[in-house]
Amino acid sequence: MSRIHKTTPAEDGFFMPSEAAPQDEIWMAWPERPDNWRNGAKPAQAAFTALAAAICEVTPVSMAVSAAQYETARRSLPEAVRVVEMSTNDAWMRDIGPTYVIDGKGRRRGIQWEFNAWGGLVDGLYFPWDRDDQVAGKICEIQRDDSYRAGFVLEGGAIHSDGDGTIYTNEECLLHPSRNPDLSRDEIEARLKACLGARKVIWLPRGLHEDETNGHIDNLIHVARPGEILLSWCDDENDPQHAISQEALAFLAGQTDAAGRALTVHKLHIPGPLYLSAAEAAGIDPSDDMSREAGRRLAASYANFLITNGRVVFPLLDPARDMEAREVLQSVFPQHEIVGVATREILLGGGNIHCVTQQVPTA
Ligand code: KQY
Repeated sequence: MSRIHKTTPAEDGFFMPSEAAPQDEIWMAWPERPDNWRNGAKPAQAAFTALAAAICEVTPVSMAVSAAQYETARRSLPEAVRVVEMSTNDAWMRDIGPTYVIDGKGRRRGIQWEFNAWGGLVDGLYFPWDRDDQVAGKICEIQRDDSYRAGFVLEGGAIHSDGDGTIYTNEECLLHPSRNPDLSRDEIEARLKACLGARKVIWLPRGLHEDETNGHIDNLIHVARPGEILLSWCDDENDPQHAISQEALAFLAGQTDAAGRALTVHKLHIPGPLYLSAAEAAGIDPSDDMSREAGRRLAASYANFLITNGRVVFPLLDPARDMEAREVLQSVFPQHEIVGVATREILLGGGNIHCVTQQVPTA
């Protein structure tokens, strides 16, 4: 059995590596619930399959699947994908999987955050969430990795690491009363540093417009490398995203990272704006807590991509903007292969490629 340590990762010399560091595995979970994925989740399953296929060419993929969907998933997914029966409440592996830390000397451990479906009984997106909350521990067991229990609520999509001592997050999400109402900002920051082996936490103000996770950072920015950030951008002054992006740019311009670097910001224009169509809305079962009415603005962003072993896998969302996004990504990652995957069906569920993947870094 893998061991749960009572110390903190920082005390033990562990830190969260950059997403660009070598990876042994990408974990995903198979979409199924009909109140989030339209038409019995069939279109979403096709998108997850295409995504897994794009990733498994460079990094092994494991897919957590319910017993009921095991046969379907096994038949749909490429043979190279490992299909593992595991109960979940939905399919957001970034948020329910372990966040991994390494010590740079050949050891790797997972962090099990507490998960409350992005807001628990205050403004969470579904109930129950108990199966999701168990996923990080189960993955650490399967990977035979030791772990830590963080003891506070956090989702993997609420943090980015530059691998060099800096964590990026935002106030809208981590200070939201639905996460850790008894912890102050300073206490949360101290816990982030202790869990992620970081020296500095950069708190942006807000997340992407209409993001139902209370504004996860992984939908607004991505960290290309220490000191270099990709920021979701919007030129249209009449779009609410414009003010959010301007605010973030001005904020980042005044920051230095843990190593004292000024930050270079690359603008990545958002797709659309994109909206949920009437036909799409009609295919989604009613939910008490997730708003899926026709005409709703989708929280669409190209920053929600995955860096995996020399490849950047990014969402194709809008023919008018996809090529521009690819060019920006190629200029920021000149040594990486840029691969697009059509992910509107993942976007309809409230997130994108980064949200549905979680990396296991090489120890
Ligand atoms: O942004 C993420 N990391 C997850 C999105 C969850 C949406 C739930 N409907």
